[in-house]
Amino acid sequence: MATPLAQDIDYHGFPAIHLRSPDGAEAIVLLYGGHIVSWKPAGDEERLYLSEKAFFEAGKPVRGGVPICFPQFGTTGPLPQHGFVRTQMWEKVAARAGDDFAMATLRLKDNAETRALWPHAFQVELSVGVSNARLDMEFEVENTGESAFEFSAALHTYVRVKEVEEVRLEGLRGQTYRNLLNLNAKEETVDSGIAVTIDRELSRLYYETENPLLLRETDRSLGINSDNMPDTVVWNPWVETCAKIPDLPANGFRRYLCVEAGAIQNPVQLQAAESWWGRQTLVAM
Ligand code: TA6
Repeated sequence: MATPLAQDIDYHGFPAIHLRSPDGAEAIVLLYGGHIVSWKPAGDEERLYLSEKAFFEAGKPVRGGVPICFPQFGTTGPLPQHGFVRTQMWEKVAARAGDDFAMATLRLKDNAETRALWPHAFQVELSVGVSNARLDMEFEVENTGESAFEFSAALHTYVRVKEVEEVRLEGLRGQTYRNLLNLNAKEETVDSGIAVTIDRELSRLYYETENPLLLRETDRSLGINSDNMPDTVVWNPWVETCAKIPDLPANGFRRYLCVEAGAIQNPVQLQAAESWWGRQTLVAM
């Protein structure tokens, strides 16, 4: 048995929580951005990608792990790319290790900076749980104001892979997607491939995807489930775009595939006092 942990630590200069369940599953979550930067299933290696050139600087998002996109995905609106909660300092609400799990909940409330960008009262929470081969992530949004607002959201998960060219993402056959590499193109394509493979830059928004997705590598797999996050974004920048991203090493694109669970295509409408949640679960195999 491993020593269970739910411990406050410093991670590259940011406050963070180190979780370890008695079976040895571990995760590290930064208060900055409510950002998971590491996940090791019990008895396994790291399964999230974190760039060795990631910035750990206030105001800049961290490259890798699980950035949270809210209240905007990408550049679909007037806000900074993927919204602003990934560059805010969250607070710890709870962290504990139980008999067969360890979990933490982090919270961010609207403040002067967020209201300057987006004039709404809100509270968001991220709950992270590790147990054996699983990572559970739940993102919750509450409208704490007096009028309705609309948002899109995603858990922008960077799945670590050994070699992206050898990966097969199964479960998207027959699903409709929009190509995000050409934001002006509105046309939709039905995926007829048995699996998504990566041998060029790819950025797709699949709608209403089904569970589970299976990310197969030559000697291991990852099951990916989402709940109340109907869309899936699949992104890899490949050689040229990777070279333009300052916080990725030259071959960084080979080490990950983003498989993101989101509510993007149809933004969520939230009335005053209402709340919403979405989940993504990863299961290492
Ligand atoms: O989810 C895919 C995407 O929107 C890509 O287009 C790419 O820009 C990526 O996210 C990363 O965005 P970031 O702002 O973190 O560089």
